[in-house]
Amino acid sequence: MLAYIGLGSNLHNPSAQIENALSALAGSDGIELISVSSHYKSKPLLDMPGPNYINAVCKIDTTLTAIDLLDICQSIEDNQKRIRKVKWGSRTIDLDILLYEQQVISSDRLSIPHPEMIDRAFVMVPLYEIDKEINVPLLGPVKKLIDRVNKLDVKKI
Ligand code: PH2
Ligand code: MG
Ligand code: MG
Repeated sequence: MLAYIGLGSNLHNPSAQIENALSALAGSDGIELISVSSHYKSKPLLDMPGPNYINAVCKIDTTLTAIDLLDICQSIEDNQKRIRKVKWGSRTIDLDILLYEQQVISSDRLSIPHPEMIDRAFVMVPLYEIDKEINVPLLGPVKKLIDRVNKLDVKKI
């Protein structure tokens, strides 16, 4: 199954946190890392206090179900000492499953496509960088959706 994961960090050397999470994903059973975007810098959403973020998106091929993939992502977050306190608060690492094949999933633990992805330049710009031909279920082709975000919100580094 093809899936796309968004990675974000704004604490404790964000770029290293992202690289560490990518290595952990690549080293997980049932996950093959296919491609990774550049790193992008952006301000916290809604002018939340805290350092700037680094974000990236990766594409994987996986034999895991979406929920098993979520378990892996959360264990990587735990290993990197993510503390869940404030919604949208600063974090060492955040791994969000953006897309899982063309599935639409809406459960307590998982919403795919990621509900806010299409409004976030720090997701859509790296996603578009690695794959210009994909479709977001219910919402349409990335090629069209990319025009909704302000590309000036992110800076490629
Ligand atoms: N993630 C959030 C909240 N705000 N801002 C940026 N720039 N990048 C993020 O990844 C991010 C955010 C919650 O997941
Ligand atoms: Mg998350
Ligand atoms: Mg997130």
